[in-house]
Amino acid sequence: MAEVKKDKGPKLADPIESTIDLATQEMITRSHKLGVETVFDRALNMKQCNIGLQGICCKNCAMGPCRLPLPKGGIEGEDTRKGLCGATANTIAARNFIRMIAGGAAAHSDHGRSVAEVFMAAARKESDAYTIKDTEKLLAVAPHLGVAVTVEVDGETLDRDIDEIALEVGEKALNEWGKADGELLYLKRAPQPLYEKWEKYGVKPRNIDREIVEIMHRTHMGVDQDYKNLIKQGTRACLADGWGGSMLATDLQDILFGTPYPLQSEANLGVMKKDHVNIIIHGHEPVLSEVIVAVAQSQEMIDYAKSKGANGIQLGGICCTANEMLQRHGVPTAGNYLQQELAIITGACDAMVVDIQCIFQNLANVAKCFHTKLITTHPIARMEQENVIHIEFNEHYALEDATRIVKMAIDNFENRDADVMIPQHKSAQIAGFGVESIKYHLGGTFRGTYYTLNDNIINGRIRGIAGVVGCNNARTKHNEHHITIIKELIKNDVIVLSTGCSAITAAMHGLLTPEAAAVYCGPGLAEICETVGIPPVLHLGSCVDNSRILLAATEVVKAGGLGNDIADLPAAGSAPEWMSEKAISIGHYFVTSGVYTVFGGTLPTFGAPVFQDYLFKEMEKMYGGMWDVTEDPIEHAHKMIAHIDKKRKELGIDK
Ligand code: CUV
Repeated sequence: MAEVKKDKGPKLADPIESTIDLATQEMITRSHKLGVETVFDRALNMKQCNIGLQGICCKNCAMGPCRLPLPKGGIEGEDTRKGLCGATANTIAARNFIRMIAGGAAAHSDHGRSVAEVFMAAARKESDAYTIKDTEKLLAVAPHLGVAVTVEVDGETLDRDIDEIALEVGEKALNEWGKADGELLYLKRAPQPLYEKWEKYGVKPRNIDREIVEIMHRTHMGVDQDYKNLIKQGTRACLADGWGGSMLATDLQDILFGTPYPLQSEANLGVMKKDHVNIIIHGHEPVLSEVIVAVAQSQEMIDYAKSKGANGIQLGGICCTANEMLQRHGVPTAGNYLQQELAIITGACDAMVVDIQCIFQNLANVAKCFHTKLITTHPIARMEQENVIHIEFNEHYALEDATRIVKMAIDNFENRDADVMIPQHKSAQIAGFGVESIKYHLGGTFRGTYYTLNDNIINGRIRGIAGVVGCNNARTKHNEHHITIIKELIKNDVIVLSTGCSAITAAMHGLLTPEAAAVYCGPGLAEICETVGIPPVLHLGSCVDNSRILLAATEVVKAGGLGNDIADLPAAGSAPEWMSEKAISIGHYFVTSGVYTVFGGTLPTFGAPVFQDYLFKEMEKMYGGMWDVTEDPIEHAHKMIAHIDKKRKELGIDK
């Protein structure tokens, strides 16, 4: 990225080279004026380690780190590179790769576990703040966990008591993390041929925690030294994420807080209001944000804010907490991953409340320059800086904790400096999609009427389905690849399902509106979007909600006409600006669920060509899906479209 010319000191990021978003450009300029450093500047001054980037630095023991750079001009003949113990580049890259899967699967699954624990508290009626809200979803989920929804009494079939079902669902769900035998119950939700592939290759997860622990064991010095066997364990663990921890998180959150249905909201920093108390919630777990939303909307708190001179309370979200609050309550999205520091730099953020994952430690340094209270809330996610306030959130005292946090923000309103600058950029968005609502909007089923997804894929109005998900990365121009790829896909009649920061990005740039169809879509997709009134990009929620994409794909398969397995669908996955370990876990569970998946930027496999080939080519023979990577966003979209066309041809619907 280009820099702003300056005489001495660290380089400063050029706003226009750093992002395609106007609000972000304005805030980067302001950060320089105020002398506050952000991630955009740090990305210029911190050089990346090329060997680590390629996945071939082994630091799993103290004889190393052993670095195995690729010789200039590539490898001719035998690859003789090895670490002190003899570990090859393939072993090292595979170990590093599956450790990333372990990190990602652990993050999603531990989040799921927290939700399951809160679910149990609600089922046991131990909490004022949480109840079983969506009983319809409870009844839909129960059979997948082996929980009966009816009982036989004297030869008569009766509905079972809801509280009883909830308790048993909670117990069965929690058991998935550590049960002693069997396999994950949700695996059976997949199309039968996919389940059989997992069985054939011996990758069915036994329980969620075990697969993650086993990665740490196998990658310890001197254990598993066969890249194929290593990635096999990576597959087990990522499936335990996608079809386990993440899917349970989504289901239990829906039952506790409500299944999302389409609603209208706004996105970008412009959602903050100068005359309101602004509370920004950032992180991932809706367990906290749900209660904050309820408290902040209470008349008592609104009156309290007014008594302090504000006109009300404005909530805004960042990262996946934003998606959770948006999907269920229409709370506007303040920004995506790379905008977290910028929300504080407006000078109008009275409190930033964070829970887990994707939170910059530098928020504390930025907050120090403003009046913003930075509040950590989770016992496993604290910050060392002294200005950070820790209010530990506990499901049994959730209302008290949330009230304390909201009050603290209100009390801080009067400490604001006069120098406030909220960028006046925001876009309207329709969000809140899920398997249930996609089906509803497209004719109540996936097949059989003029509007349904399957029929329109078969007749070619919709060319295929793309899942475009994942983070921002300060090594890529902010938002540019997400938007370029999504626009290219919808221009070619590919409908996009999106989650995470990618969905936030699409919202910021106006792609989550039905009106976007006429402007950006090819004629077939435009016709469908206009007829049924949906955006060409459907926001399916947070990163754990990628499980919704797995289930949507499964429903499409089961509806018929497009093959027997996810791998048969004209579909592809994408993470244009990925950065987190979670993205690697998601990418790998997409691949091993049969989806061709393209990542933007780089992958930590470049330094081990044999291992990389295994991921990029051999995987397809086993699961029908495979990895790919490219730096060019247009090529990225066309790789996906080419795969979609290949699948259409195989299905005989390419006319
Ligand atoms: Ni969980 S993981 S930056 S917030 S999508 Fe956003 Fe999504 Fe990546 Fe993090």
